[in-house]
Amino acid sequence: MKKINTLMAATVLAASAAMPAVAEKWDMPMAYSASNFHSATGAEFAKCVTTGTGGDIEIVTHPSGSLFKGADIKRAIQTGQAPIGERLLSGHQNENALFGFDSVPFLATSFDDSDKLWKAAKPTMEKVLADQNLTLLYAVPWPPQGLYFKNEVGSVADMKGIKFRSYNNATSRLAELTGMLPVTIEAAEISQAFATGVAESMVSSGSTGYDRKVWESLNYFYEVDAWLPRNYVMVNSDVWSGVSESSKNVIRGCAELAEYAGNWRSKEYTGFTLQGLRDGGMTVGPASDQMVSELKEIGVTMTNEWLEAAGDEGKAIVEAFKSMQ
Ligand code: PCA
Repeated sequence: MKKINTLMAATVLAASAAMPAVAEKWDMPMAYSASNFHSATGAEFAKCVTTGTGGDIEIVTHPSGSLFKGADIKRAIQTGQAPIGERLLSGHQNENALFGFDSVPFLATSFDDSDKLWKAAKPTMEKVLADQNLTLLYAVPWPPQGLYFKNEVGSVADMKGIKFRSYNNATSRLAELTGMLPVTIEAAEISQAFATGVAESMVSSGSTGYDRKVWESLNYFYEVDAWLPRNYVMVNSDVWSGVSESSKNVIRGCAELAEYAGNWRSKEYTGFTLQGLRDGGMTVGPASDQMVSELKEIGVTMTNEWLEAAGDEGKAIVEAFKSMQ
């Protein structure tokens, strides 16, 4: 009898091992519009995973903050309301200053430097995210950040009292230090904010201005190249540990491809979207020497404030980055 039981158990085990994995559908919230290059990269990543796992894991993207608003995406994934998603990394600077490493003004102002800064920061970011039940899959920078205004601006004094749309702590602080009035608004909602006068300026990439057709309300874009913030894709760590080794390999491969393609797109979109702003009727060009030097002074203040807030780990990121120069 005992022998028969053992035999039966072995047969059941063998049968279950041969059974295909149950197909899973992963909803992937994203904060930016479907036409944005990060969203396009995410959609290709999703397709790559769905195809590569033979449909065992089907990823369905939800751009424009349609499933969860940008500010709620990380929490939704941490708590398992969604298994995977994309968010602006520096959007979490209010939780931990370390998340703001890529929004320190004038620390890394080119794609090459942004890449080095990411290499310097990635192990720390992976650790901070892992402590929050999140596994990092890939990250892609936005194009360099410049300043948008309704009217011509030649100096920091000209900015006083202007209503400024911010997207993280660093951008709010920049507004305070330039005498502007910050109001935090998700990219998905800025067209309306500018049209109704809730905001009349912002710091962002040409890409976001182009996506949101801001020429309908704003007239000037100054190429300041202040920093290149990053979006990242995260997966809930409990979900991740339940994924088979072969599907993990597929997902890692797709993530690497997405990071490469996203970087390439970001670079291509820099010139393309600035031209798009011009075609929309905006004046696009470098900021005046006076404005640049005044912003750099503010950058020194913000760098010191960030180093103070981010402690030893923050300092180590900056030192590792500088040693790559
Ligand atoms: N676009 C995003 C973040 C940085 C950028 O270029 C935004 O404006 O919200």
